[in-house]
Amino acid sequence: MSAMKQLKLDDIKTLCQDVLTSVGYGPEHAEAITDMLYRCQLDDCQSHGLFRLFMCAQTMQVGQIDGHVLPALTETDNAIVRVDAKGGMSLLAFEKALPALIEKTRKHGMAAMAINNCFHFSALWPEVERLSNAGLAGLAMVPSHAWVAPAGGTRGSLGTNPIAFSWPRIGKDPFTFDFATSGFARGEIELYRRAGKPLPEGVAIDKDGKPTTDAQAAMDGAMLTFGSYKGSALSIMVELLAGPLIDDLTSMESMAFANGAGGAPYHGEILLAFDPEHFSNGRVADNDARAERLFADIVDQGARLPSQRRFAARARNLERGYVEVPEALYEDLLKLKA
Ligand code: NDP
Ligand code: PYC
Repeated sequence: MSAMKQLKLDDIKTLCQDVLTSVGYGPEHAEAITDMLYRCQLDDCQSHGLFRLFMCAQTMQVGQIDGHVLPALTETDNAIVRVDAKGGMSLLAFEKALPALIEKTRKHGMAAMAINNCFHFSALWPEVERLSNAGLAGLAMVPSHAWVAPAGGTRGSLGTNPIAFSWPRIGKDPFTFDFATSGFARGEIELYRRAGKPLPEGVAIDKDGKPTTDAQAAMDGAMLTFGSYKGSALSIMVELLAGPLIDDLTSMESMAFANGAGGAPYHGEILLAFDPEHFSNGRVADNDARAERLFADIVDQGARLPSQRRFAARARNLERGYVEVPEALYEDLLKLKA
């Protein structure tokens, strides 16, 4: 068990701001990235919390990202919100386009946001939860890099391709899930490699196509999707909806764009939002109660809802005023500051 450091909540933000500005992100990007990393670390999401500062720094070092560019929103008269990140990180583009997505969803019943030309490193649940906090159901998807073999295949064609969904619950935390369509997220494999721990069986193959539990061999070979051909098909769906549909790159194209350089993948993102007021035939409260009966039946049998761990971690960390991060990780993060 590695030694843990207690980091005060305000110090998470200061650390992020200091690292991000010292490596070259402008104030607007640093703020949007800090907000995402803070939310993830507060909820003990280790693979996409402070750990991702390394990817943010590396993305800047590689030299393809613009740390200062401001995203541009395109005015449309339909239910699609288009925002061009113009080669910056995705998060500021999301912030800029979110009010329009909420407004269009309330007007039309459903709407979509397409983010184009962005570098992307982050978890998706904070974004779909922003929608459910506004009373909407939300769905988000992104490709990444072609690290993942399709079911039956031997080499990476697909990204780790997360899908996140959030459902608003009246007077309660939303029902949210967010996971990669690969058995493990790439960030999780990197954490196993850092810790020198073997992966579980069934997560990856080596470069010769043989099953491996070695994290480095997995990174040199290919990861596998969850659920065999089912996860593989969902992953292909993510490629299509968040790639060619919105005129942006697939994971294979994103990997070719990077041309071996590290850092965050470059591609697009799609978010869909649904307004229960439009779909529920005037029975929002009744239908909310029916959804609650489903949740109750799940929890009553001893199962847990996705995000319950996260909400419990958030409540605990807010109450005690600090998070715990591995001491070694913290020391390495300090080195990122100039
Ligand atoms: P996990 O496999 O850890 O699964 C996470 C989801 O499943 C959470 O909603 C979690 O809830 C829920 N969950 C976990 N265990 C249970 C259980 N026993 N019962 C019910 N629900 C459960 O996630 P991944 O490692 O696949 O992904 C981690 C993050 O990586 C995601 O946020 C994803 O967006 C991000 N990612 C980002 C990519 C990108 O390109 N930007 C690419 C790939 C991943 P809880 O949190 O409460 O445990
Ligand atoms: O964990 O798979 C991942 C990932 C890819 C890009 C950002 N996170």
